[in-house]
Amino acid sequence: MAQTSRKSVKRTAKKGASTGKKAAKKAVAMAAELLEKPIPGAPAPQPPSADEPTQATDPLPSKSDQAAPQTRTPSGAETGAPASALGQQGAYLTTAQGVRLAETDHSLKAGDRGPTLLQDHHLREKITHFDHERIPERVVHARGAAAHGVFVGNGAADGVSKATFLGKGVETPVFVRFSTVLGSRGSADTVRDTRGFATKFYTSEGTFDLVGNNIPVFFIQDGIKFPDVVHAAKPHPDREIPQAQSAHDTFWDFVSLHTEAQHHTMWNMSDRGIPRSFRTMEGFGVHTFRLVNGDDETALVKFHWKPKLGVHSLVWEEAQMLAGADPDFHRRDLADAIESGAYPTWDLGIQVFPDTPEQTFEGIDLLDPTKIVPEELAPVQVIGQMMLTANPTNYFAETEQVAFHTGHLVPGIDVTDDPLLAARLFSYLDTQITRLGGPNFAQLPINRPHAPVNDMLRDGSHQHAVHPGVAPYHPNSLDGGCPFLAGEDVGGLVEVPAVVVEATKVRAASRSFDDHFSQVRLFWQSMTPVEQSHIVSAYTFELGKCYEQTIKERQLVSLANIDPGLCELVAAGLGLVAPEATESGTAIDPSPALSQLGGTWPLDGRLVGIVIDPTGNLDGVNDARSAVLGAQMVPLLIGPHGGTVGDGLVLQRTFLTTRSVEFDAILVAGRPSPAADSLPSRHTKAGQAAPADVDPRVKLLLDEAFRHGKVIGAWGDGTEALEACGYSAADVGIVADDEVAGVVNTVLELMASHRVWERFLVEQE
Ligand code: HDE
Repeated sequence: MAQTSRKSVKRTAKKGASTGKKAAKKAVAMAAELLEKPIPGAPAPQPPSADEPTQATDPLPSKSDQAAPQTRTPSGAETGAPASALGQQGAYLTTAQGVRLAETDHSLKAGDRGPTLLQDHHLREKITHFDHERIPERVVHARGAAAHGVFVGNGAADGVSKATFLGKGVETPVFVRFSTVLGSRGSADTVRDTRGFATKFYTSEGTFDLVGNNIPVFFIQDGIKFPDVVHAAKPHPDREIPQAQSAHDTFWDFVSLHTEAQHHTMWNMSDRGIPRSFRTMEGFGVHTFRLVNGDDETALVKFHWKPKLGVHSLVWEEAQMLAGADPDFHRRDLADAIESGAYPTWDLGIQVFPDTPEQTFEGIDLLDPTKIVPEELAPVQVIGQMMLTANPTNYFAETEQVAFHTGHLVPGIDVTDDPLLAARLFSYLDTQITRLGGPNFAQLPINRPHAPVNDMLRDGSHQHAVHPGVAPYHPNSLDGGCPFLAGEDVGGLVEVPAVVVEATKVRAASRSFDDHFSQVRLFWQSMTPVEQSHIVSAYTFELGKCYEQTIKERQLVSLANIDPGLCELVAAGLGLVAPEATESGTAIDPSPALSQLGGTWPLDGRLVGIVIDPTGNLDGVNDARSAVLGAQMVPLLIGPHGGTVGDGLVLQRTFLTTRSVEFDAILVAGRPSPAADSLPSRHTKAGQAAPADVDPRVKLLLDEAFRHGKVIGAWGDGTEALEACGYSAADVGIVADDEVAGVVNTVLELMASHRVWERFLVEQE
C-alpha cells in the first residue's frame, strides 16, 4: 500500500500556499495547514501500511521532533557521520555481528515438532541479550524524562565567570533530564515529590553539569544524612509500600525528628510538590557555588532556572487522578510540547553575593543548603537562556544512560564547602560505576563531551576507544610527552585557591545551621490564602495517612514552631490538640517572589479539550481548533465515539477514553446526548445526577474542570449543555456566547493566569 508521509502532506500544503496569488487564497491555505497540523504523539514518522511491509527498505528516519546525541568519538571529536548512524542501518535483519538473517520467528528444531537445538546461536544471542536488557535503576530520581536543546549565554556573567559558554551569543548543546525522586522507574509522574532538574552543558571547554531540583532547599545540611532521609522516604522495607509517596510513617518520623528537613518538607507540601508540567517548574542549583572571572576574582552565587511559562502546579485531586488516568502525564507533556513546536524555555539566572570569609549574606549562611536568599534581597540576574528543541530518539540510550555529576565543572565555576555538596561530589561518580557497568560511561554517546578528550584513563569494561601510544602516564617521553598539562592561559582547570581556615577535626555542624524554622515561616507567610489552604490540606492528608499518633503529634510540634495558626488547622483535620511551640519564632519579611499567583504567562503547548456532538451543529469547531492551534496550543476533539465526524474532523478522545485532568481548559461546542456506552448511574458523582439528555461523562468532565479551577467556554448548543449541567456565564471563569472567536479569545485570556483562582477563594470565604 502506498504510504503518504506526514511531512509530504505538510509540504504540499505549504507549496499550495506559496504559489497562490490572491491574499484570500493564501489565508485559506494557511488555515488549512493549521488544521492539518498533526496532533503530537503519533508513534512513527509516517502512518503504517495495513499489510505487513515485505519490500526491503532502509530504516525509517526518526520523527522530525527527535534528535540523537551528536556522533562523537569517545575522545569527543566530531565523526561527521549522521546521527542516524548511532542506531541501526541497512535494510536487513542481522545478528549482532552483522550477519544477515533469513528467519527470526522459529527456533532451530529437530523437526517442526521436535526438540530445540542448542546449536541455535541466533536464539541464544537473542535471548541472552534480552536477559540483560535492564540495568539497575537510579537509587533516587529513577523516574525521569529528558530532552535535547541549546543554551545561549548573554554575556551578563562575564564580570563574574570566565566560563566560555556563558559568553554573549555562545551556543552550547544541552541535554536536560527531569525526574521525580522517590518512585521507581515505572511509578507515576504526578506524585507529590521534589523534581530533579539536571542539565548537561556540552561546552567547548568540557562538560558542565548543573544537577539541581525544582525546590531551592534540601532536607539535610550534611551529605552523611542522605542515606537516612532516602531510607525514610522510600517504601517501608517490609511490605515495600507506599510507592513514590511521602505520606507514610517513616518519612514523617524522620523529618519530625531531624527538623532541618522542615523547610524542604513545607515546599513539598506546597503546590511546588505537584508541578503541572516540567515546563512550568523553576530549577535551582540549591548549593552556593563559587565563580571566578578572568582576573581571578571570585563571587558566590546561587543558580536559578526561570520558566518562560511561569510556575504552575496541579491541584491535588488532579495529581491523584492523573496518577491513574495518565501516569506518564509529565513525560507526555514534555515530548508533545516539543513535537508540536512549543519549545520549553528557561532563563538561567544567578544571585550574586560577595565572597567574604564568613560566606554569609544578610545573616544567611550561604553554606547551609536548607536556606534560600529571598529574591527581594538579592535579585536573580539573567545570564542566558535555554530552549529544549528535540526529543530523545531512544529512551534507554539517552535518558536512562545519561550520567550527571556535580563534579563536572569547567574553568570559571567551582564549588564551595557546603557539606551536602561535598558528599555529592563523591556520590555521583561512584553510583554511575555500578549503574552503567564500569568506569567507561563517559564514552556512551549521550555522555561524550564535545571538547577534545585526552585522558590517561585506560581499559575497563566496555572500552570504546582504541587508544594509541604506549605511555598513558605523566611525565613520559615515549609518547613525545603527550598529553601535556594545560596552564590557565590555554583553558586549564585550576581550582580557586580558596582559604581553608585552620581548624580542628570535628563531626559537627556550624552553629549558624541551627535555625530550622524561621525560613519555613518565611515560605508559609509568603503564600497567598489559596496556596496556604493547599499546604494545610497536604499536611493533613500526608499525616492522616500515618499510622502512629506519636509521629503526627511530633510533627505538629514542628508546625507550631513554624506557625501556630498552621498547626491548629492541621491538628483540627487530624482530630488532635494543637501543641504549644517549643521555640519562639522570630519575625520575618515575606518574599512575594515565592508565590505562584498574580501573573500572566504564555500558553504554548497547553491542551484544550473541545466537546462535540457529532449529530448536532458542528459550526465553529474548525474555527475554535484553528484559534487554539494559532495560540500554540493543542486542541483535542472529544466525542461519543472515535473516528471522524462531519467534514473529516478527527476525534482524538472519546467520553470513555478521556478525563478532565488531561486538559487546561474545556470548550463545549455541542450538547451530546448519552452515548451507547454510557452508564448514567455510574458515571455520575453521588448526588450530582446528569441531565437526562447530556452524556453523564460530559457532566463529569465539566464538574471536574470547574472544581479544578479551569476555564470553560461554550457556544451554540454547547451553552445549553453547560446550563443543563448547572453552569452559566455568570459563574467566574465560564465564558458563553454565540460568537466562537470571542469565546475562544476570552478563554485564552483567562488561561494566561493558569487557573481561575477566584473559584478557590470563593470556597474559602
Ligand atoms: Fe542527588 N543523587 N544526591 N541530589 N540527584 C543522584 O545519581 C546524592 C541532591 C539530583 O537525572 C544519584 O545518577 C547525594 C541534591 C538529581 O540522572 C546519586 C546527595 C540535589 C539527580 C545522588 C544528593 C540532587 C540526582 C542517583 C546528598 C539537588 C538525578 C543516581 C549529599 C541540588 C540526575 C545518580 C539524573 C541523582 C546522590 C542530594 C539532585 C545517588 C549523596 C541536594 C537531579 O548519586
